This record gives sequence, C-alpha cells and structure tokens, in this order.
Amino acid sequence: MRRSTRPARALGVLGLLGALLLTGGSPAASAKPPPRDTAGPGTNHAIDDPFTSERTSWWRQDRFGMFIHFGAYSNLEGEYTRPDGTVCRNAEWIKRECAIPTAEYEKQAATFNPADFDAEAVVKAAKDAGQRYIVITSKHHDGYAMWPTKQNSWNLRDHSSFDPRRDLLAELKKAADAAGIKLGFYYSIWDWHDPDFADPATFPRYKKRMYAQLKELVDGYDPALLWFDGEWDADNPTNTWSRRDGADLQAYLHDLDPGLIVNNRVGKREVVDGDFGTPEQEIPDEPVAGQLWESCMTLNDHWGFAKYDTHWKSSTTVVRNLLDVASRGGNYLLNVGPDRRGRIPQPSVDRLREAGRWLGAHGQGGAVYGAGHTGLVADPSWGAVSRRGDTLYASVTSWPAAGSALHLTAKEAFKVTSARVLGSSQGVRVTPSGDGFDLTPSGAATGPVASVIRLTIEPPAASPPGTGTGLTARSWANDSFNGPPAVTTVDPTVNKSYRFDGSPDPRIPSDHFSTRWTGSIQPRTGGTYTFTTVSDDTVRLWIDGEPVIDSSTPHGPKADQGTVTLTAGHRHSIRIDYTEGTGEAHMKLLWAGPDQSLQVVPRSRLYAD
Ligand code: H79
Repeated sequence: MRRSTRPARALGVLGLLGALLLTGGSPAASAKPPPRDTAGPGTNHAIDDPFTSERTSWWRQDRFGMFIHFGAYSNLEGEYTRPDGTVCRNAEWIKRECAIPTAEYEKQAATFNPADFDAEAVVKAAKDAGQRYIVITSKHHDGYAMWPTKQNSWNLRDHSSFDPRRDLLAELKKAADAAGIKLGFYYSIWDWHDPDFADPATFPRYKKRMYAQLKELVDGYDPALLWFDGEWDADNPTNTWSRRDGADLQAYLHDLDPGLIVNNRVGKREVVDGDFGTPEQEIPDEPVAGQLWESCMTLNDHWGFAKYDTHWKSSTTVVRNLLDVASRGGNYLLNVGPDRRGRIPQPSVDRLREAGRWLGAHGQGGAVYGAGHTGLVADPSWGAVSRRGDTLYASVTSWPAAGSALHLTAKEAFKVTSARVLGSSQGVRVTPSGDGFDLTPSGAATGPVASVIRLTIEPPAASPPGTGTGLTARSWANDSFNGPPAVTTVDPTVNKSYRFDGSPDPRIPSDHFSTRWTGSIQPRTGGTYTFTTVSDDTVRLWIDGEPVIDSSTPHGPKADQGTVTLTAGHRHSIRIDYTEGTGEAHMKLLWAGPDQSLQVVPRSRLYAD
C-alpha cells in the first residue's frame, strides 16, 4: 500500500547518479549507493523511534503472527536414515545435527515436491487463527532458497521436483495481499551450503550474494518485514558475522526500502539492533527494556515438520500465551511446519482455528489487538491485564469461586468507572481494597480458556500538551566533558545511533567524544516513571539533581533503567552525561509512565536551558 511508492528507490537512483558524476566511474563499479554507515562524523543513523513511528504501527497493533518453517529439510519430515540403517531425528537442523553429507542432502532435496502447498489455505489458517501477519523462511541455515533466486541453483525452482512454473513466495504474497495479511521473510545469515561462507577470505563473496538475494526478495515480493537469524558466532561452518556487518546490512536494507521492519538478529541481537527483540521459545515476565519485542514459539517441539512430534500445545495455552505477551507489550509469532507436500499439519490448523474462535468471540480480541502494557497495574496471578487507551482488559484464567474477588494491584491512582464480563450479562462489583481494587463477578466463567473483564478507567489527570523544543546539547571532542564544548545545539529528542562512524557534529570525530544534555522534562501525568537509557559507552542521568541512572562503566550496547516520581505539568530539571570512547556509539532516552507507554521522550516534553 503506502510502501509501494518506494521513496528509497528514487534516492538509490540519485545516489547512483551522484556517484557516477563524482567518480566518473562505470555503472558496474557504483551499482550500489554507499552504505549509510560510511557517512562519517556528524551523522546520526537513528531512523525513527520504533515505539511510535508510522513505519512500525501495523506491527505494534497486530500482535499475533504466523511463523512458517518450510525448506529442503521439510522433505525429510524430521528423520534421516543413515546408510547403516540407524535413524537420526531432527527437523530444520537435520543436515548438521545428523551430519548428513552435502551430496546426500542435495540428493534428497532434488526429490522435494511440495505440490500441495496451497497459499490460500495457509493464509486462511492464519486468518482463522486471528493472526495478522505471516513470516515464512525464505532461506534457513541449510542455505536452500524457497524462491527462484538468480544467485545460485540451490533453490526450490532449480533443485527440486517441484513445478518450475510455480513460486511459493509469490503465491503466498498474492494470497496474503488479498486477505489483508502482512507478509515477511525469515532469512538465515549463517549458511551451511554456500562454499564462500566459512572462510573470511571468501566471505565478502558470500556477503555480496546475500545482499543480492535480499534485494531479490525486497524488489520481487515487497515484504513488510525481514526476520534474520543465524547471526551468532558458530562453528561448522564458522560464522564471523560482526556488529559492523549488521550495521552495514541494516543501512543497506533501509536504502532498499525505508518501510521495512527488521528484527534484532540483523546485528548481534543487541538492544540497538533492528527494531525488535526476539525471545525464542520463552515469554519474558515483563516488557523488554528499550526495544519492541516478539516471542517466537513452536506449536509442538520442532520448527520444521517432524512426523513423530505430536507434542502439541493446546489452543488454551496458545491463547493464554498471547494474552501474557500482549499484556507485556509484545507480539507472538507462532510457528507451523508444513510437511513434505506443503500441507500445514491438521493438528496445527485445528489449534489455530480454536485460538481464533476465542479471539473472535465477544470482542475478546480487544485484549490483544492494539492493546499493550497497562503501566497502571501489577501482573496478576489469576491472568493477564492489557490496556488500550482508557480500557483495561483483565483476562482471567483462574476464575474466582462464587462470591470471591480478584485483586487488582494498582501501581498508580486511577478510577474504574465501569466493568463487565465479555460474553456474559453478569455484573462485576468493583471495590477499592488495599493497594488497588477487588473485582467480584456475580456469575461463572464464560469458558475454559479465559474470561475477559473489560474495565473502563479514568487515568490519572493530565496536564496540557507540552510546548518544548528539546534539550540543550553540549558536545565535546573528548570523552571527559573537558574544556569548552565544541558545539552547542538544541536536540529535539535524545535518539542517537552514531554506530561506528557517526558523531554529534562533523567537527567531532567518531571516537572520544561526550555530550551533556540539560534542561527540563515535563510529564503530562503525575506518578512513577521508568526512564530507560540505551547507551554505548557510558551514561548518567539526573532528575532534579538526583541520580536516576549511573551506568558509568564503559559498556557495549545496553539498556539501563531507573524510576522517579514526577509531578503532572511540572518541569523537572534533567541532565544526561554521555560519553563515547571507541567503537560503536548509541544514546537514547525513553520513558514510560502511568499514562504513557514506553517511547523516546518526545520533543514537546523537553525544554532547553
Ligand atoms: O529457525 C528456528 C531455529 O531453527 C533457530 N531459530 C528458530 C527461529 C534456532 N537456532 N538456534 N536455535 C534455534 C537454538 C539452538 C538449538 C540447538 Fe540444537 C541445540 C542447536 C544445537 C543444539 C536444536 C537441537 C537444534 C538442533 C538440535
């Protein structure tokens, strides 16, 4: 939709023209605009604030996605019989874990014929589940491309028994578009098949092919998201992927399509990498500090199809996981693994449909879509509470005995103006009690999965919108605030991603600098605020002269947090001391409060000296 205008494509052409004019070089020599990461001192690579940007808006609302693991490994359906007759089991890691010789693995892949892959059925399964986006493996660690890549013949068109006229990713894109479902691609950096991958001397050749493949995917299928994996240090084959490789790749992708959403495994899974964190097979017990996040999880015990794996999660578990995730401000990416013919296993389809039925009933999906962390109440033992504006959704998984109450612990002062159980006509008595409220429903649970009590609240009173223009920023060309500052500006926000080569100003080199931000910060609502700094190398934060964060031991990319009580409309003095020694440089200031979800502190709430 919006993204089809592709402003970057035009920029790319201009960049190419510029390069030609400057160098007089041949088109071949300057086929690619220079990576943003070589832009030099004075550059801030921060694209936007993923917590608030238009770019990530759909992803932040949609909450629930379908992960699809499908590749040459699927053809083995989780089992490899060795020449000696012994059997080795694994799914998408089967080549490596069962030590299948490459020739053997290639031989079996040549028989791969997922003729029954039905993109419309896949999209329908996702839609029926209430999933609003799909992420499919375009290439897993085995290096096998699921689209007709031109970079090698190790792909579904050139190395399979599949109809060469078909293109699964194109089919899926078409079906997803028709259903209004977003499509993203998983892509493994680690590649067990490409002969140039493991040797640092030939790695640049691999990297070039990888860039070309990613360009094929972006240009050919217009994905909404790229989900990288295999970024970690590894042996067999050696993986040398570095933070700098990640920074370059992120810049390259942004030039290809500035609308792309990218996960943190594009780099080295640090809080500054990509747009969102990727807890795998786990649900964090509180919002992730400093980054959007998405838990990815299998529906049984394997990502790829494994014919013997019947250890399915129940639809109840799926819904409850999703409710927990949404209440902590995250997304849930739930996996299916099609079989060798391309069919999603029926037990998966059944569970997804049951989960979708719950979400679609009585407006219960309101607890998930567009809802997030409340900032107002503690995580209860009896379920999960999420929030959308002035509505709280208390999803109850342990319904109280008749006449008993559910206690809601309030972290901030707010009022409850109404309460009702979705899908039930029973009443709910709300009484202030101890550190919060008691909710006493008059009837039974609405079902075995979860019953949702929808509360309308009056949040703490808000002061008028702010009129700030940012903080005073003084920067030094040394890392100890020594002497007079080299440059003084007003920074609208503290959202810096200098990476390896950037700095606050062209006059300040990319290593050994410091910045002190001063002024005042004015919250709309009074109460307890959590400040989060994302920094590399050191940061100290004071509010009203009191230390809130002191992270002055030089560190790599890191989130630090501190809490402080602020008064509505009051301008609290703020000071941030940030230093960069060598290497990468980052500095962000985020906050979350009683009526304020986690985000970079906006300009309007910051006032210069
Ligand atoms: O694509 C899925 C996994 O293949 C991949 N990431 C998700 C999204 C993944 N990579 N690493 N891991 C998951 C965790 C590592 C697990 C391992 Fe093992 C334990 C690797 C070797 C031992 C599991 C068991 C995989 C092979 C044997």
